[in-house]
Amino acid sequence: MRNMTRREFGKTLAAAAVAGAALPKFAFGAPVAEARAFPKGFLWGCSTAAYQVEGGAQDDGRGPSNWDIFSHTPGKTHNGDTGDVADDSYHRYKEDVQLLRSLGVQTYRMSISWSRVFPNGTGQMNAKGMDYYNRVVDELLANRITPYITLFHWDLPAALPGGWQNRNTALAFAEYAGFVTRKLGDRVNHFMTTNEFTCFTDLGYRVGQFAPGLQLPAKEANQVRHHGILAHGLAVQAIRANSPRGTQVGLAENANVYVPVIETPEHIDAARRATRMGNAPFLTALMEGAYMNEYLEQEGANAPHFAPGDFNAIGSPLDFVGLNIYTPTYVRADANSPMGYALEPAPTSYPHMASPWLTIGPECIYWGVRNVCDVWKVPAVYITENGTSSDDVLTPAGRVEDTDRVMYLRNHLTNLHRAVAEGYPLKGYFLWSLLDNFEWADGYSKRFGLHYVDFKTQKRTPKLSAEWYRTVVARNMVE
Ligand code: PNW
Repeated sequence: MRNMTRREFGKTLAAAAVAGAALPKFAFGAPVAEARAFPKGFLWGCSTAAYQVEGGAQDDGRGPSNWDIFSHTPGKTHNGDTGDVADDSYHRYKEDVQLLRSLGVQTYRMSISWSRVFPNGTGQMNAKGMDYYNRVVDELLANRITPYITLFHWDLPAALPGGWQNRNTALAFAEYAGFVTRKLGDRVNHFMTTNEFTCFTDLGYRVGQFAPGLQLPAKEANQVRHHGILAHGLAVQAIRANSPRGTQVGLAENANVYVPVIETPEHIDAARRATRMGNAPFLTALMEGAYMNEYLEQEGANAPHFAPGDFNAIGSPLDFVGLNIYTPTYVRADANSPMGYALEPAPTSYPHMASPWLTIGPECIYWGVRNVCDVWKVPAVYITENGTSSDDVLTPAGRVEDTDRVMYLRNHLTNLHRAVAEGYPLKGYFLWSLLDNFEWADGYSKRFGLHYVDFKTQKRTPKLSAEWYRTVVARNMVE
């Protein structure tokens, strides 16, 4: 037989299919029943954060946060966008709970605005602010959706002097965390302390891209990092001291995810080394109850100062680790480097989603789980965020055909299933995000939601990806 072009070959196949001709009974492509089923009891959910969705910035006695100040400073956010109104979830939370319900998810990860509860960060409590969260939690439970609460997702009370530069902020955080667990602990069983150390420390105080927009020298910026992890540790202790037995405590961390360039033992080993060193200021310090010597040596005179006893708190055992996973970093073994590995720079042609930082590498969600479990033997892992921005367009017919988001999610969940199949202790997955919202310095220019939000009318429209996710949740399986 002469060689056929690919096009001709396709035509032949199509003709055979129409005629029902000579294809084997179990043809290629026939589904293998439940090949990608997740375990019974696996939890599906969505994530949001207070400042990104609530709005109601001045309602009922809420105090200003660093993000109110930052977003109202000219030139800091895209188009001067602020979270003053955002998705107006402060008033529309019942509608948002119905969105969750129609997706069929079992869980919802949300955060609490510290300055809604303590307008000055410490001292006088604002009962009306706390009451909002009581109502949201009750509404979720009435709809059989389990709340997972993040205590700090970047909106720091502006009244706290020096922000995260001040060690006292870590103490204030623990007080606030203890207070909230006393109020919600009868109904909420899962708390996360902080979200993404690197974003609220380095991006805020070293790079200046996030609130408060500072560009401090290394020594001071490293001290900010230390106050961040100290806040986490003290809060773990405060939550445990103020909640009923059985309350699960963890955090949500965007640890750098190292993917071996080729899946061979030497590169896999390189990925593990990179996981420790590349997360040394944050997750490694929590998991090991100490800074790695290599980190302290690397920072030299700029290394953070810490008090004796800090690491008793920082190294507090956790019930789970939450991982926010979006992108990979490729790594290879390198016998010539002191740590035994080298990072692969991305070629300029490397593809990304609508946000330029969101490079595509769906195997990162597998390696993120695997590296953390292999290196530190954690008891339980959740994916606390995963998702993508997309240039969504609402058609006149009222549809959003976000096939690129579906592509991104399908590939990530397929890779996540591999981690489950290999027995890693993965308990659940929270998709970022339930609805389009205030995307920090990108304002409203980047959409991450399963629901399209018209920010003029606040109308929510489910996208194709919402329909797709509903199917995944209903089948407990990724196709
Ligand atoms: C996370 N980066 O932030 C946050 O937890 C969310 O609040 C946010 O909306 C979401 O991811 C999407 O951005 C990140 O530049 C922001 O690598 C930036 C980066 C990573 C995570």
